[in-house]
Amino acid sequence: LNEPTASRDRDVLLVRAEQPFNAEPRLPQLVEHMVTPVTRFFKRNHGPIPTLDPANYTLTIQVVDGPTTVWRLDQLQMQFDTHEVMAAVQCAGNRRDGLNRVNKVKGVIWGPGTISNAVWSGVKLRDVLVASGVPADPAHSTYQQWHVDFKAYGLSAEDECYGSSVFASKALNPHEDVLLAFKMNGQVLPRDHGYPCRVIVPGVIGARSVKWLRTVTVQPHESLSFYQRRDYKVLPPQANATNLALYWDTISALQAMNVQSVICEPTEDSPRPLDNQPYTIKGYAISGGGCRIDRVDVSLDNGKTWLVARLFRPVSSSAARRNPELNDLPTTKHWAWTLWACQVESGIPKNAVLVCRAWDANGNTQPSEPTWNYRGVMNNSWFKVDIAKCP
Ligand code: MTE
Ligand code: MO
Repeated sequence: LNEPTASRDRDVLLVRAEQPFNAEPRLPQLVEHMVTPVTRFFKRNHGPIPTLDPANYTLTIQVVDGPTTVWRLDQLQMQFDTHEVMAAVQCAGNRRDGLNRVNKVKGVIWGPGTISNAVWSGVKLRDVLVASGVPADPAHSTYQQWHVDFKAYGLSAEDECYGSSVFASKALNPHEDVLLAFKMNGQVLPRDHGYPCRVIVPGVIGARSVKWLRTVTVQPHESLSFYQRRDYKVLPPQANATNLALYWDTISALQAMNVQSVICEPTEDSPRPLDNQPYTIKGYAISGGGCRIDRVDVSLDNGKTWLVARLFRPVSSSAARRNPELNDLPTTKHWAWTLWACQVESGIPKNAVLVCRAWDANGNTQPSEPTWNYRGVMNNSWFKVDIAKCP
């Protein structure tokens, strides 16, 4: 196997595909820490892990109708201010298994563990783009209508290389905290997660946070990559393997995440909680675009009545990590996940069906039932644990 940590991971992660290597942590371990240890962080790959030599690494930045600049790693690290952001990365295919139970979907059949939360450090992509010739005037059309395209080193299964793009308005806004990250949880970025340099685009689906970054192009159109144009779209339910091309041009490439929450403890694979003992139900929640999680409701009776969970909402944006008082302002971005806990003093009844649903600051919540889509993305329907199924 050419994947660096594949063999060690087998004990810690549930391996969903060997080549390319795709693996996710078990739910109870996932929410043991606010900041996911690197060893438990999910791994999502569309190709083999490249081996890049930091001494020879270069990042090329191209501005259409403008200059091209080639940066060495040490230049990127030395010439720009360092910033730290706590941000969750969630794959749009998280909980694909739930849609696959409705009807067969196309993609790696992920459980609910393709989300993890880390402290990323690096430089703001905005600073590097401005130093590479992006017009400094925010009234320039670049800022409203253009896109920032990312291409990776290495091969990928469905295209020449992995690639994606985000809106220039996101990448160029310093408050959006889009980073060129060199470190994860204070350690040099592991090979599996993009060594020596990856993009972190907080608040949007993981697919846009391109690992092993090779080129960044500021251009008037979206990325032409398979992963932008063909994949990571919520196709309508009538789309299938034979007709899906009909929908590629009219359905948007996903950016911001939707509102999501999952119960991580108990699970249907772990021993049934004793019905007369106090028990703490635990899980994670997140929304898109840095929108705050305002509330997580937990039901013991399949959604008839609801309890309110206690929230653990960390300081995550670069501004708030410098000045934590900013974390409570409604303008502040919440890039990290919110962990939650719900203490049930009377114990969990034998035949309980647990449900959770999160509400974000925009008043959005999760649908009670999934709507099937062929690529199996963005499943945020009510997450349920049927206690009767526990061993
Ligand atoms: N970048 C490259 N170069 N190749 C990839 O396959 N996968 C993307 C993104 N960046 C990918 C990539 C997807 S779909 C996700 S969800 C995240 O990386 C996963 O990041 P992780 O493996 O660090 O958890
Ligand atoms: Mo993904």
